[in-house]
Amino acid sequence: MIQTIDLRGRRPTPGELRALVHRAEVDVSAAIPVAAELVRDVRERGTIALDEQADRFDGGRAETIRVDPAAITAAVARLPTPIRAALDEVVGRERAASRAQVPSPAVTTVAPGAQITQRWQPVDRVGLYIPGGKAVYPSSVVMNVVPAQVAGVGSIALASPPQKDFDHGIHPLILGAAGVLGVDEVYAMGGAGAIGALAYGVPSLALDPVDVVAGPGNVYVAAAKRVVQGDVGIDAEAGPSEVLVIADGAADARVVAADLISQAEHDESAAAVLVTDAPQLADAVRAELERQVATTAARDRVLIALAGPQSAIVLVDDLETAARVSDAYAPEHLEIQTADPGAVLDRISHAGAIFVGAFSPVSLGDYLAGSNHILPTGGTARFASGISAVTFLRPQQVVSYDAEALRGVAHHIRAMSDAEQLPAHGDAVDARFPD
Ligand code: HSO
Ligand code: ZN
Repeated sequence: MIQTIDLRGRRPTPGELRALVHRAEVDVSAAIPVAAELVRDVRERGTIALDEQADRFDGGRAETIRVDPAAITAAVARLPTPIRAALDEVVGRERAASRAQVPSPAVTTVAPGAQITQRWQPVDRVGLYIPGGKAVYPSSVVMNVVPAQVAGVGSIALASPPQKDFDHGIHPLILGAAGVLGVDEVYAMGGAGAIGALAYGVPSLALDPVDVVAGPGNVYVAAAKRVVQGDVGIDAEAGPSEVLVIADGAADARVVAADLISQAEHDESAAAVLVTDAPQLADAVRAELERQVATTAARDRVLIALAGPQSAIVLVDDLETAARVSDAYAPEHLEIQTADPGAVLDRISHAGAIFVGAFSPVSLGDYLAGSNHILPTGGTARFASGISAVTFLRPQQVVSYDAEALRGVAHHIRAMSDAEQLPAHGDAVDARFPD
């Protein structure tokens, strides 16, 4: 059911490695014209456009787009006890780990009396998107909101599509999670139009424009984020879920197969990849996949995901090559299940998040580890990272020179400003030293 790619006895080039495992085709560029039109419509016609789009894409409009804060409080009260307990636990861990992401200001004295301070400023207001549709992810509310709060963002608006099954309101678990986090500005709106509403504001809803739009969504949401980018900041694009497991003969095939299935469960185009130097483990995992898929709840979806060109078992000669395969792929999630996982970790550079050892499964990270689960997919982990406090911060330099420090470099500034034929630059410095 899952393809095997045998690299044994071969030394693949970096180019070959990058093309090794296909990725699911998600053509964000192709969705841009449609998304741009939906964004424009919301910008021009506000709630009328949002209501029409909800009828078209969500199967009906919300009674009121801005959720009554009393409904959020009520959703918190109705959260099932085990969910409330899990949310409280993850929020605490997420806050602690996110705090470590906020860099401290750094002062560099470049010469006597001459200081450059690097400080990190939060943006004023963010718009966070929580997808609806097939899956309901209250966990994603935590992963979006906590880093923004920890970064010091003062104003947070949350958007999520109206759900047919819940009287065209937001899913109660999503509302409840928002309430637990103290977010009281929530809008029942989805898709590209919602991204436009957050980016440009909707006066009739008293929805003010935000500075950063973040959060996962479908291809139209991703396209809309590209459309509004430039006017606002955005986070990385989140595509179908991916897991790559590096395992050796010491790994437990039952556990490896369970982890592959856990991410394949998200979507038909989710990717599950095993890279191993142990052919007997590959055989055992294949057998375990057959056995476990038969009884898993999302059997049909998992089967399609595992049989797709985006999933594979890759056989390699050694773990060094396994690490090269993984780095070339740059998975959203990397699991290392080997006898000496630290040695493999040292060889890894590109991954959204890394799970070390048999007792750090991806599903721990999805719900409770304290790490973030909104991560770069599609190989973008080569240059992007997941949502973190830094997503909502900007590094800013503060320059502070005293008179002697400036006097000491005045002649250099004069030389440069004359060379660039911008003598007023040099004059501005000289004006401080009339003597
Ligand atoms: N694995 C997903 C996140 C998630 N899993 C939410 C369960 N709920 C990100 O790729
Ligand atoms: Zn997941």
